[in-house]
Amino acid sequence: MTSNNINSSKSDYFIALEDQHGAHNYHPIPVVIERAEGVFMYDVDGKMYFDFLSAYSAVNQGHCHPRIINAMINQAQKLTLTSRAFHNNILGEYEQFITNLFGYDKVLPMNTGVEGGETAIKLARRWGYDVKGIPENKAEVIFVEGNFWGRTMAAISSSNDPSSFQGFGPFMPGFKLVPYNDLAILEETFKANPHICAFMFEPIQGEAGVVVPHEGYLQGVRNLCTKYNVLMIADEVQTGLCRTGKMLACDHENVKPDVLILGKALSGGTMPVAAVLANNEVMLTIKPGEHGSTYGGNPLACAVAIEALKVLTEEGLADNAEAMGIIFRERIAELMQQTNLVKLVRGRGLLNAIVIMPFGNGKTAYDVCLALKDNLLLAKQTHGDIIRFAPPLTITAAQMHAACDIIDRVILSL
Ligand code: IF1
Repeated sequence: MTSNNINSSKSDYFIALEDQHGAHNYHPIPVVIERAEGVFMYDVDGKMYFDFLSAYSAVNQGHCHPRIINAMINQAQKLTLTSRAFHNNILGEYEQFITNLFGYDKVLPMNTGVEGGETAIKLARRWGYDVKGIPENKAEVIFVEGNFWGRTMAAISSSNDPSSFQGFGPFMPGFKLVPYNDLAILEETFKANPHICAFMFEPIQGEAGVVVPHEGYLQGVRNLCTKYNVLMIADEVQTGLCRTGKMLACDHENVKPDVLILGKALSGGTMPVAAVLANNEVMLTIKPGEHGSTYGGNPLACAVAIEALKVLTEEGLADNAEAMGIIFRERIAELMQQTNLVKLVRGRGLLNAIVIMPFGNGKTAYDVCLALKDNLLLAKQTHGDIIRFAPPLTITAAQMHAACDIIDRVILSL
C-alpha cells in the first residue's frame, strides 16, 4: 500500500498548530487544505485533490460556487444580522421560496443540522401534547439503531453508538430505539404505545455507513405513521438536496414526511444554515418566544440559501448525481472482479460507500484513505471497514472516471 504519509514542512506547521491549540475531538486525514473549487481541493503545497467527501454532503454544489459566493458577498455588504427581534426584507422571501419548493406551509430557520433535529423533536413533543393529547411529559420519540443526527445531549441520548454517548450521561428520557429497515417491529412499537409523538430517521443512514433500506420501507413508514397518528420526521440533512439523485431521498418513493429537516448543502458549504419544514398543524404549536436562535434565519443565510437551492435545481444536480452515481457503482463493480478486498458497494446517487474486507495485516479503511490521499483523492472512512465516497454533485463523467482510476490503482496496490 503506497502511503508514504510524509507531509511537507508547511503541512506539518499547520497540523502542529491545531494539535497544540485545538481540542483533540477529531483525527483528520493528514492533509492541509488552502483552497477549493468545484470538485477539487488544493493543499498548502499546491497539490490538487478530488474531494470525495464534500464535507459530509455540505458542498453538493461544488466548492465556492460563484453564484453562491456572489450572493453571499452582495448580502454581506448590506445586512448580515438583525436578530428576530425585528423584521427584515429577505427572511420572508426566503421562507416563501423554500416552503414553495418543498411544499409545506411553514419553515422554522435554524443554523446547524443538529439544531434542526432538536427543533423537530420540540415541535413533535409539543404537537403530541397539544394536538394528539398525550399526557404532559409522557411523549415518546422513536429513533432507529445506527442513527446519527449530531452531537448535542438530545442527539447522543438517542444514539446506540458508544463513541457518541459513552461518558456523557445522564441522558434525555422519552427516546426509544427500533431496528432500521424493519416495518414489523416499528408497527408493534406504535401499536403498543399511544404516547408516541414521532418517528425520526434518515431515509438512507449516512454515518452508519450509507445503509439503504429495502424498496418500500419509506412508504411503509409513511403508512404506519399515518395509521397510528405519529409524526414522520425525515432527517435529510445528509441525504437531501439532490445528494441521492432526487431533491430528497424521500422522493425515491414519493413519500412526504410530516416534518422535514434540511442542513449542510442548504448553504452550498459556505455557512451553517438549517431548516425545519412542516404544515401549520405542527408548526403553529410553538408560540412566539418559545423557540429560536440568535442567527436562525439571518439575512446572510437567507440570501445564500435561496441561491444554493436555485443552483441545485437550475444546474440539474439531482439528475447528474443519479447519472454519475451509476458510473461510480459500475466502476467499483468492475474493480470487484479484480480483487476480493472490496466486499460490496452500496448507495444511491452520489451517496455511496464501499465495505473493505479485513486486511489481516492490521491495516484498516483509514490506511486506505491515507493511500488515497497520497494518490490525490480525499475520502474518509466511517465505522471500521467502510469508506464513504461522496463528491460534489457537479462532478463530470470524465472526472468520475479519473477518480475511479485512482481508487482502482490504490485498491489493487493493497
Ligand atoms: C461531525 C458524522 C456525517 C447528519 C445527519 C444531522 C446532522 C448530521 C444525517 C447534524 C451531521 C456530520 C457531523 C460531523 C460529521 C458529519 C457526519 F460523521 F459525524 F456522522 F455526515 F455522517 N443529521 N453529520 O449526518 O448536522 O449539526 O453537524 O450540522 O460531527 O463531525 P450538524
